[in-house]
This record gives sequence, structure tokens and C-alpha cells, in this order.
Amino acid sequence: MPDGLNVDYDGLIPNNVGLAGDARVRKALETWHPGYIDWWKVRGPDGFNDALVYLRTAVSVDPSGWAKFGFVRMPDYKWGILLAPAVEDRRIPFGRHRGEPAWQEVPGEYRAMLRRLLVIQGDTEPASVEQQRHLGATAPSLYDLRNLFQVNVEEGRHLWAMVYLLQKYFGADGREEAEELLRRSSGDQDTPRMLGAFNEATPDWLSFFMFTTFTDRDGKMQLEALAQSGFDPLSRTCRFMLTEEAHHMFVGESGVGRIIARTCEAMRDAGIDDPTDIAAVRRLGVIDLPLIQRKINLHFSLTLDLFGNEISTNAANAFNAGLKGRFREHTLTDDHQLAGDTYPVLRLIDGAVVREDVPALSSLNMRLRDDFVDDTQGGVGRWNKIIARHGLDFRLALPHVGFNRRIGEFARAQIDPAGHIMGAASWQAARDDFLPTAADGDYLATLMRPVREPGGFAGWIAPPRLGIDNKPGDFEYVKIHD
Ligand code: BYC
Ligand code: FE
Ligand code: FE
Repeated sequence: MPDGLNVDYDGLIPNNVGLAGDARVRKALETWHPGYIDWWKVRGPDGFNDALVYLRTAVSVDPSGWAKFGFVRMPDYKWGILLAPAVEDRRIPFGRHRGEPAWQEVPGEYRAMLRRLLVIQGDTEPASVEQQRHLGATAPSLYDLRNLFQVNVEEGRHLWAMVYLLQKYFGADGREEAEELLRRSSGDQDTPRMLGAFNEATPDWLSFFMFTTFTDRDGKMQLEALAQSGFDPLSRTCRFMLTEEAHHMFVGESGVGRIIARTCEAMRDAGIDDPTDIAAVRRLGVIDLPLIQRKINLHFSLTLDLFGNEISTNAANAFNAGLKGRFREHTLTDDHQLAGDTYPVLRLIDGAVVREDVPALSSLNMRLRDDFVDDTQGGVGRWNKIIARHGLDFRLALPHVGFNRRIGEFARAQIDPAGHIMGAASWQAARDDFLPTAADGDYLATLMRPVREPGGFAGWIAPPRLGIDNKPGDFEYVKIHD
């Protein structure tokens, strides 16, 4: 195998970046490590530090064979520093330095901008673990419990990825930022996480699956944009992170799909064909489709806020600098500098939603958000196919991008999921049709009862078609009492 593909497991911190020969960075990481483990034990998965979990660990960054499965206690998981293989003679793919050799060190003039991007990216990773820490208590099966923990340990590793870049390339500032990443905490009054959606609660498993469908997909889009970076270590880090992200979105999309399948099946067996007959559907102990729609409305709108303002000079500066590109920049065929170009942006002007051409450089957040919406549509289509297959007359849909927004053009407006602008009072009056209600939360709470016998599943979710790592249906993915 070519150099740098295999992971060195000899030291405390598995890596393919030659840590054994880099005493300064190794020491910084080893100094940070105990604080990380404390953080994991106190703010990571609640009550499962001693459980044996069937997890995959990276042993190589070669896409054809990087994962090894085995039982581990999560605090002993081999979090490591893994970069995708270097591309020979890589060039900066966009911006004002386009065509120059990719940077192996941080260009002094872009130090502050790059540090901010790394810190924001790094902040989201532990935040999601904190948001999900109570879910182990109510997992609908050992299969789902294992998937939750797989996502959690990989988000932990993504934190390591950003901490490595901060400590290696930003000296004392980087070490301080790495400490702060363990200090801020999701939902905290005084020291919250940096971005809105990462301070929201994830109270139930439907929320978890929605979060991994929508919010982890923001992760994918942002990582795709950063994978284009002219700062080569960031590009290589993000390329490897993306291979892990695919599983997170699989967990989300298939989780929601299994909930939908179970609901449709239970309705069919009971002879109920009206999906809006909530009382009848809930008597079956399954999750009604209108509630699933309200959760989509919530998680989609929270996630759109993560793309920032539609029109942003930060985004233009990061692109010009060659630090953050567009989604799959390398497949685009323009000049990759965009100086005279425009892009259509949805705006709220004189009380109406209109599309307006704006300089392309200023509208990069909008463009990435559009790519996100496209990418999301496929999953909703697959959910609708499950409903159609059961012969039910109901369609799930993404709400309008202006619905329920707190950042950007639509933050000031009240827009319904269909895209109609409303008065504040009528929006409030209709709110419970749009977003999950307290009663929805109470109902879901009654369903959230753990199922822990191997092969068992809660009554509101269908089993998966295939096990993880081709394991049989009754495989004991998590050994809780060992
Ligand atoms: N909440 O010029 P603007 C993931 C702030 S998810 C709070 O529009 P920009 C994951 C903004 O910071 C991917 N504040 O901003 C998923 C700025 O403040 P300052 C995470 C917000 O920079 C699941 C001001 O408003 N990675 O990996 O163009 C599980 C002006 O804004 C928000 C990244 O996001 C908000 N939602 O765009 C685990 C990539 N939005 O600096 C993990 C790195 C904006 O003026 N981040 N503001 O005080 C970025 O590229 C950009 O910072 C953003 C914002 C896209 C986030
Ligand atoms: Fe992540
Ligand atoms: Fe993720």
C-alpha cells in the first residue's frame, strides 16, 4: 500500500500524519487527550461508558478497506488523526490564487480567517454528541443503539481532526482554541455552542433521525466546500471525514424510512386509510405521518440557518482567499474566480419573495444552500415511495426555504411551509400545524422505551433490511452488562 494510507497504532494517538516524528504536536495532543476523555465521560453518551459496542475503526484511509469492526468500550475507542492521501502537485482550485501550488502551511494573511473556519467546524462536532447524549436510554433496538454510538464516536473523531489542525498550524492560539472546544457546551446559558441548531435539544429518536438526515447533511456540504481548500491539510482532512459522513446520513434517512414503513404497515393491518386520523393512528402506537412532516419542517428550517446569510462578504472573502470553495468545485466549468458573474438569490423585497441576480461571490452561501436542498430532495422522494408502496394517499415535502428562519433574508418574515407570507398573528395561530407541538412531544415520549433484547425492535419502527457488517438480525450489537 502506498505511504500514508495505513494508520500507525503504536502510540497513544493512531494517525497517518507521522506523529511519532513530530514531538511538538504529539505532546500538544497528548496534553489535550485527558480533557477530551473527561469530556466524553461527562458529556458524551450517558450511562454507556462500560458497555461493549460493535464499532468500526479506521485502520487505513484507503477507500476500499478502511474499516475494522470489533467490540470496544467507547472511552477506549481509537480516535485518530486521519488524512486522505496527498494528491501529487495539487493546485489551489479557485479564488485569486487559482493555479498556484496548494499551501502546506497557513498563509499569514489568511490566518485569522482559516482559524475561524476550523473553530466553527470543530465546534459542531462535540455539540452533536452532547445533544444526543440522552438517547441511549430510549433506543428502539441494539442495532439503533450501536448506530447512534458509531455516529457519536466519529463526531468525536471529527473534533480530533480540527484540533489537530489547530494545534499543528496555530501554535499557542490553536492550543487555546482546542481547550475552548471542550469548554463550550450545547444549550448552555453562558457558554453555548457557536451555531444555532447545535444548541437545540434532540429529545427523541425521530429528532435524532431527522438531525442526521438534515443537519449531518449540512456537515457534508460544508465539508465538501472545505475539501476544495487551497490549504492542503484541511482538504485532506475533510476528504477523509466525508467517507464517515455518508454513514451518518444513511442512519438518518433509513431511520425515518423505517418509521414511515412501520406506520404504514400498522395502518394497513388495522384497516385505517386516512393518515390524518391522528387519534386512530396513535392508538396503534406508531408515529403519524403529519407529525413526521412537522419534524421535517423543524429540522430542515433549523439546518438552513447553518448556511449563514444568503449574501455574505465572509463567504466571498473565504472563496477569494482560496480557503472555502463551492460544492464539488472541481466539477464546475466556469473560471473558478467569479469576478463578473451573478447568481440568483431568493430575497424578501417589499413584502414579496423574489429572485434577484446578485454578484456570484457574495452569494456563495445561497449557492451551497441550493445544493443542499437538491441533495435533500432525493431522500424525501424515497420516503414518499415507501408511503406510495403501501397505497396511502399522503406526501411528505420540504417546507419553503423562507419558513421558520432566524438567519438571513427571511428571518424578519412569517412564511408558512407552502411559502405564503403571513401576518405574525395568523402565523402564530397556525404554528401548531407547522411545527411539532408540546402534545407531539408528550406522545413521542410515551413511545420512547428502550428495547434491549437482541433482534427486538420497538413497535414504532421497522427492522432494517440488513444488519451492520452483514451481521444476522439477532446480533448483540451492544453488550450492556459486561
Ligand atoms: N448561528 O456572513 P455570514 C457539521 C453568524 S455542520 C449563529 O452570513 P458566514 C455537523 C456568523 O458566524 C457544518 N450565528 O456568515 C453536522 C457571522 O458572525 P460573526 C459546520 C450564525 O461566515 C452534524 C455572522 O452571523 N461547518 O459539521 O458567511 C453533526 C454573519 O454571517 C449563523 C461549517 O459551518 C448561525 N446559524 O456563514 C456534527 C463550516 N449563521 O463572525 C457536525 C464553517 C451565521 O460576524 N463555517 N452566523 O460574529 C462557515 O463556513 C461559516 O461560518 C458559516 C456562516 C456558513 C457557518
Ligand atoms: Fe462530523
Ligand atoms: Fe456527521
